[in-house]
Amino acid sequence: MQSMFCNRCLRHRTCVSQVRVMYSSQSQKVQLMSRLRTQATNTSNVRTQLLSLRMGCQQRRTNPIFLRFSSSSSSSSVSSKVRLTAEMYPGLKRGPYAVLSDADATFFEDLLPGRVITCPSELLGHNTDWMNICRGSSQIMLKPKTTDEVSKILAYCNERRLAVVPQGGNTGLVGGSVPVFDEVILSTALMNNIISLDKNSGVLVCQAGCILETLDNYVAEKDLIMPLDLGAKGSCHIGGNVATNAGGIRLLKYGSLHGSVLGVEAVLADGRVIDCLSSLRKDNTGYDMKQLFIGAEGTLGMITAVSILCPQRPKSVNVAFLGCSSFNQVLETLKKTKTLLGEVLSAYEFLDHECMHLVTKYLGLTNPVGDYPFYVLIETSGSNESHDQEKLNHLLDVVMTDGSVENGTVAMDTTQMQSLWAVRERIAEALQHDGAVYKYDISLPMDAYYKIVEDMRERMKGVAIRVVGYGHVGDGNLHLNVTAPELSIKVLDLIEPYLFEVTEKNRGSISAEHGLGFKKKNFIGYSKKPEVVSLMKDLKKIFDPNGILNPYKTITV
Ligand code: FAD
Ligand code: 2HG
Ligand code: ZN
Repeated sequence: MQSMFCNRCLRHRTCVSQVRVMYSSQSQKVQLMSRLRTQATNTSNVRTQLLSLRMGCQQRRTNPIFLRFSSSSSSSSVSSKVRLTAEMYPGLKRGPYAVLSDADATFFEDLLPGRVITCPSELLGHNTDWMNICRGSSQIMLKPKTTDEVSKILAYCNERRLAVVPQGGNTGLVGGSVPVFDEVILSTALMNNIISLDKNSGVLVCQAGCILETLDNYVAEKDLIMPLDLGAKGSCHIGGNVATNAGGIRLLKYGSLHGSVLGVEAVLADGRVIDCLSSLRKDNTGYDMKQLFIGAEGTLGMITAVSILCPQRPKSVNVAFLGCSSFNQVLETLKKTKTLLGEVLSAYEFLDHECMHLVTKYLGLTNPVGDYPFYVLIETSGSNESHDQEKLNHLLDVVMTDGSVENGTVAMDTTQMQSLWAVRERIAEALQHDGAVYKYDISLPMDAYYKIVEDMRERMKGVAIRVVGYGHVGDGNLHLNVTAPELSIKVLDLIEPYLFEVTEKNRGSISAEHGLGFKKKNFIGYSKKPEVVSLMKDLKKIFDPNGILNPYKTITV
């Protein structure tokens, strides 16, 4: 069971102690059940490993997220049932790009001997996205090891007008990481060297293909922590994280990658290497060019290396899971949590009862607090165990007493922490079992935040299986997902553009963290003014005049 999901707490190397607190709304009593000091286990024996299996024509990398999340979704038979994107969208026209020739394949094979993948069964997983919705028909995947190789590949593709899709761990949720037609897949899978870690400043420099969880385990050895954490950590690459400006569950404490990424090395479409791989926190020498690559989703350049500031790893971590009877209670508790936990607050996540239904039904997880309309997960990360616990206990005492929370539990050991986090982190996986998933990831002000879920539930009655709401409520980021018996235009038309219109009316964002990719790119106007979109197009033309980098994604030039 442990290896089925991330061992969140086992990454906290220093021992942590927790207090289990059981609450009863009737008695309004807080009972401290037990106090347990848990020595964190050595991380190395539980790290998620990339598995290399001999399959078909050559060695194949099996994506661990599939292994962890869905035993069936990685199999070729499932992927090959996914309709080709080009067939799903018959109106979509292939751009004026060259078609891969034997001479191209020979050039690549000479440049990357043994690292050019043309085997159809091996390509299938890389042509298909994590959600099993988008599928391209690339004939080739290239696996460079160095920036110089990336530079030569792109210079060649640019000259030949071959379209390219950059790919990291292929965990993106908006169809950005897979080809739409026959683009060359440029993978960072073998660009996985750690270049340096300065234990004084906490600056880590590494190649773009390092897996996030591997990096976190690595920096843990020096009592540091990666400033971002997300459910796909066992598969996603740091380059992909930076390219999508991934948010995740620690953004509340450590901020966005626009702040913690100090440097980026990227290769432009024509092969020029842009070295902004600074490790400086302060550098005001003109425009901050690295910021353009953060969140550009591979449309401006291929990120080859990253320099990132890692905070000190917290010595004490606590996780509480609470039940609330209204969304208003969730917000009331959030306000009190910010006030009373202050600097030790590291996550404030919520899920509704439909999400709880999904993870218990499909994944067999246990509901830790009983049935409530809403649930909140609070994490503290600090340096002083008794101080942190005291703060958390005080908060829980307050919210239980004033009725903001109905029931709750606090993890008393690392296994319980994992179980509580699994309920939140595995919702995306559980959704995949419920039917065809329509995934939305929006930012909204708090007064509109959950209303939109109720509104959509009403709107989708009789059409959807369910509408669920969950997410990083502490950051104003809602994950609204609709499941339906199948992918259909009828369902899509009921959701879009209605949901985007409501989001725009509330001055929200139609993509809070997953990006625009292929699925949302036509709706950019709901979140960006025409002048801004026009400037983005100008930039794209400067960086990639022939439009070979990730065409059909993010922005249409
Ligand atoms: P990919 O999926 O391979 O690529 C994503 C995009 O980046 C594509 O457009 C691709 O072309 C581009 N790209 C990849 N590598 C490079 C590169 N080196 N240079 C230039 N462009 C590149 N996201 C969040 O923000 N917060 C979350 O909490 C979160 N949780 C998730 C949980 C699950 C279970 C899953 C499946 C996904 C989740 N995501 C989340 C989505 C998130 O975008 C990805 O997990 C991650 O950031 C993408 O990294 P990747 O290496 O898989 O990139
Ligand atoms: C998360 O926060 C991810 O779990 C996935 O961003 C969100 O599945 C989703 O909608
Ligand atoms: Zn998220």
